[in-house]
Amino acid sequence: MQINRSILFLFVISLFVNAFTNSIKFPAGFHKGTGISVYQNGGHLIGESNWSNFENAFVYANAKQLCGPAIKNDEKVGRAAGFWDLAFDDIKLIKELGCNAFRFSIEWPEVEPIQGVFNDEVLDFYERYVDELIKNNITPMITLYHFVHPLWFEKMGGFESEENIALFVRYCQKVFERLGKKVKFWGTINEPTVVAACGYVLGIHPPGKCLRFTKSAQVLCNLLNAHVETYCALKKMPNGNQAQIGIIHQVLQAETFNPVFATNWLIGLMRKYTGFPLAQFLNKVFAHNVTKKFLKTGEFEYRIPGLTTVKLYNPDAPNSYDFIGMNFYSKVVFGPGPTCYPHQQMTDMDYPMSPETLYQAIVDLSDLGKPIYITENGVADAKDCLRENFIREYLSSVQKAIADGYDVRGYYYWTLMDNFEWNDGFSMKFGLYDVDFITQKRTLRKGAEIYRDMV
Ligand code: GCO
Repeated sequence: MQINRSILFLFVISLFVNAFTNSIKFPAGFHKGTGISVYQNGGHLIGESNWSNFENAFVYANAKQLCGPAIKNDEKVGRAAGFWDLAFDDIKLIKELGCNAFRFSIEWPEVEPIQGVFNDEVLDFYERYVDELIKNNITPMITLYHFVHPLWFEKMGGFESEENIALFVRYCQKVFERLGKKVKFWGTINEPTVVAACGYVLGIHPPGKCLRFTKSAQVLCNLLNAHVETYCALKKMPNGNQAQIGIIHQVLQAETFNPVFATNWLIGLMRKYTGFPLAQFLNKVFAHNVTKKFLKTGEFEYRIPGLTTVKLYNPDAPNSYDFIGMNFYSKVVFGPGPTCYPHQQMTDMDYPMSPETLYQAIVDLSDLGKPIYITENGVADAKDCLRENFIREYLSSVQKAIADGYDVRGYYYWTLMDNFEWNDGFSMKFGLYDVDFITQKRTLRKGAEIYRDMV
């Protein structure tokens, strides 16, 4: 009885301590991280790319206009948040947060600006950067492909062509040859489904093609195979066995507004019917199930009835990842347009805060049987009125998943500082640090302090 009482007492005390100190228990070795992609933070140096080229394009389907500049307000990435000049100073910002892990991309167009000619200065820069992170007790996680490839590769057809995969693998081998002895965690391709859907169906990423379902399916298939081939090639190299190599998959799902939750069920009913095809359509083109099945069984089958069927079997796929990197933001709710339920709050990205779906996404991916790292999760919130709650609630979902026995080994808040949000330009403020793009001053947001306190 006495023991039970003391246990109860300790439990209640720990609840209070947790509530008042924003503390959260992570398992030993857990990656408490944040991340960036170098193009979004620093634009391009010498290497022209699919994205630098796209900045000057005029595309059919911009999110807000039917036909207009590829990027909102016609913005150009320029030097963005000045990564190439300020990267080393910015390590202090990661330290100040108390993070022990940092995810960043290697930019292929800078490493291989001309086909077959590798730039040693850029590789030196990255090597010194990795050394500096490690010196500061920050574990680096490298993304080998974060949406950007050289313009010469784009002109050869990019990932539309299966023969081009070998060129990607060769670039990855070059980078691994240099950094494999120092870096343990590697993500091959960031969000293959987003590359295929945004570039070939929605037309909002390069090459800006719309409703090209078969192309989109082929690109997704080639990206997934490129991942498998890269994994196999790197594993055979010196240090390959010690490396943890994974793919980074965005669990993006959409649902139709459910009128049961509506304050006015009639409006809800109307939304249900007008919104129905959009949610279904997005789930098809963002191909979460297709990707998961490929990773689990090696079978790729992308089918949109009456429009396209692309099939392939790659027996190496189920053994091609040591971990799964999961990017997770929200579950998009569709009425006639993006909407949310009365109990939810909309973020600046036109999708709601939805921490409980992060838990569901962890459960969903856990049947791949591999450790999960949440490689991206964050909120676009220019007014900084959601961030604190976002971080608290999403991290509680992660904690609950861990307590329920799911193998989550890391969490990387997206993103360290404000950056260039692809077709949304500089309008979306995901950063823990606010950036003044004229003076390059960084300021920790009030709503981000909780992350520092928690990690
Ligand atoms: C993506 C990327 C990031 C984005 C982030 C916020 O999903 O597009 O991996 O580069 O900036 O997801 O939208």
